[in-house]
Amino acid sequence: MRRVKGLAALGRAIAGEFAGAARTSAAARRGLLPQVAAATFNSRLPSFAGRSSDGFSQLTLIPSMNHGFPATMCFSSAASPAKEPQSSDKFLPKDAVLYQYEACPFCNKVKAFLDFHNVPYKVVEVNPINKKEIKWSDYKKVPILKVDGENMVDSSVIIDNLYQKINPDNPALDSEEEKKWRRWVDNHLVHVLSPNIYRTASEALESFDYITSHGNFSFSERIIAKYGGAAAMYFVSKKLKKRHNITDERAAFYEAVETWVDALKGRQFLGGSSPNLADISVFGVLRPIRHLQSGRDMVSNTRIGEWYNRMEGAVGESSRIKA
Ligand SMILES: N[C@@H](CCC(=O)N[C@@H](CS)C(=O)NCC(=O)O)C(=O)O
Repeated sequence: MRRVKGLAALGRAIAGEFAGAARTSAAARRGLLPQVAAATFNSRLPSFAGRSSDGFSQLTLIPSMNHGFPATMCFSSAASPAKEPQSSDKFLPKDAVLYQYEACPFCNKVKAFLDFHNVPYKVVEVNPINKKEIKWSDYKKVPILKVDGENMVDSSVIIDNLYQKINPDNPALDSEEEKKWRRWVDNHLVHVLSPNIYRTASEALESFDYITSHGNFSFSERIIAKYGGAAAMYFVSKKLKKRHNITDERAAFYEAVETWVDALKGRQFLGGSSPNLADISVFGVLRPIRHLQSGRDMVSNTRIGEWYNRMEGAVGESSRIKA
């Protein structure tokens, strides 16, 4: 156990190192950028924070195993190259800044929403160890979105707020069905993803290989980080399986994905002919892992491919702009 904790500390360092390198990496330009970040749980949201759908909080690579989601599990695809600002039809903030971990599924939900609505945003990559980029904030998780001076926290609250800004004449939010599946993403889907990313030694290595080749490491740091981080997360993923009563992580993953496809009931999207907030949430958390082994397996072994491709088309290119 002591050895695992040592590796965890190493992983924590890794997380901090690579977090800042994401924006400029070649991987980001190619459209795939898995990253690691780290989180522990158990802390409460400050009252400032607004509602939280899950109670996750605080960084560490080895999470306390009571509840929550380790950001270490976060993998991200920085979807596409930065593009010129494009206006959303009804909402064009002068300045939107997303404080994030590139790999965080909650951050990726928000990005999928912004991309879908062509809302231009800048990204500030937060160092998960010292979080110096969000020192100014009482809320210590990501995502935090600053829109023209207004701070928004918690991915679902952010999306609700943005939705209202984009649809000022139709503030009625999601249908019961949409709400149900948005909750399912936060309460179930993200927890199934985590043990899959580090399921086997080779998958853990695949993940960390990618992370470390695009982070800001010296040669020796990279080697240590790659093997140490992969080993640590391999062990953590086994604990997460137990915590969430998962016996076969791939089977659980496929089952979740099939459950989602069933929910579509033959519709193009849950929202019908265009994606609703549940479609965007599911897509947002899946996008980071799509090109890892687990994502490739997902497409080969479930019926999600057609919906996923439709979503890629609908969400389109990233509306992220250079900071
Ligand atoms: N309910 C929040 C959860 C956010 C969350 O747990 N974010 C993780 C990163 S994936 C985090 O910031 N953890 C705290 C930390 O890293 O210290 C949301 O939906 O935004």
